[in-house]
Amino acid sequence: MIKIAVQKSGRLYEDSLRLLKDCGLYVEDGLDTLKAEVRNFDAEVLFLRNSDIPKYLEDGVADIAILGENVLIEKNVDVAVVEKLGFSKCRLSVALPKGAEFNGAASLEGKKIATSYPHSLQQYLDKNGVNASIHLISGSVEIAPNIGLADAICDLVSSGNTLFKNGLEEKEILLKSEAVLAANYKSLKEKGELIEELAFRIRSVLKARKNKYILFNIPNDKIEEASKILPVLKSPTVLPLVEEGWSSLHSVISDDDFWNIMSKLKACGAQGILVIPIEKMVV
Ligand code: PRT
Repeated sequence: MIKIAVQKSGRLYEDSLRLLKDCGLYVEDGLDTLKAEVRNFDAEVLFLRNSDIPKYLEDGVADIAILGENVLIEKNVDVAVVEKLGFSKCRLSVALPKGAEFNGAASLEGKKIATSYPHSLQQYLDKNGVNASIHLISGSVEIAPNIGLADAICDLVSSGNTLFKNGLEEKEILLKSEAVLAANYKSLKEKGELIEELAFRIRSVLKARKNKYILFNIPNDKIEEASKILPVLKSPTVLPLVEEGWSSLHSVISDDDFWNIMSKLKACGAQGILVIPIEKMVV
């Protein structure tokens, strides 16, 4: 049996449970419980605080976990990142009051910096040979310069709205983060098969989310041209239409290339283009 740690409540909670569900794991809701059975997979889910998960993972209380990569780096734990999961993307950045001069890390010399990420910030300061005093606060870091608690902050940013509302400007990105699947090294050795089965399912779900299934009608003399436009898995499926001289072409395209491919297909004579989400993709 594997123990999977996920955040109990917060930004990662919903996406983590949705991912497990899309992988076919039926987990009871974790809001009122700390532990839940998975009915159809040899696993148990532990609902924990995101910031506590790195230690539980390193100690083997959990075998694997879904958590923000930034907390793994901050807690400096020795665990394996098995897969990047593509959600909860953010960056850890240094921000200063609007208009304050910043010419790189040296501008922070002698300054007071408020943060909830002292280890990551200290590493950045050390790397740049800067002496600054770190003021550790656990929340609402962005308010610190406004109330005279600090000259600068180091905090997570996603849209940048919180910085903007507090009159701060992002000056330097220390690290980029997203949710990851991480594993305890010993568990990887001893429960590798189960962990690999889950990782395989996760990869299939993530791949499916990044791709779309498309089908469209095309004159037969344009099939070759249209096929070249499609970065397909192997080659597109071609099915004859009842109408003489026409076929239906089926393929899979990446979300990133979607609009680019769409306009090329239209220019090539494609008609009745249908785009369908893919649930799982095993290649
Ligand atoms: O209590 P627990 O330990 O479980 O959770 P947590 O303290 O880690 O807090 P939570 O749920 O807020 O964040 C969980 C994880 O989500 C973080 O560790 C990151 O990996 C990820 N994440 C992604 C973020 C953000 N985006 C984010 N924007 N975590 C926090 N923020 C905060 C940030 O601190 C700042 O206050 O949102 C504000 C900025 O947002 P924008 O959009 O205004 O830039």
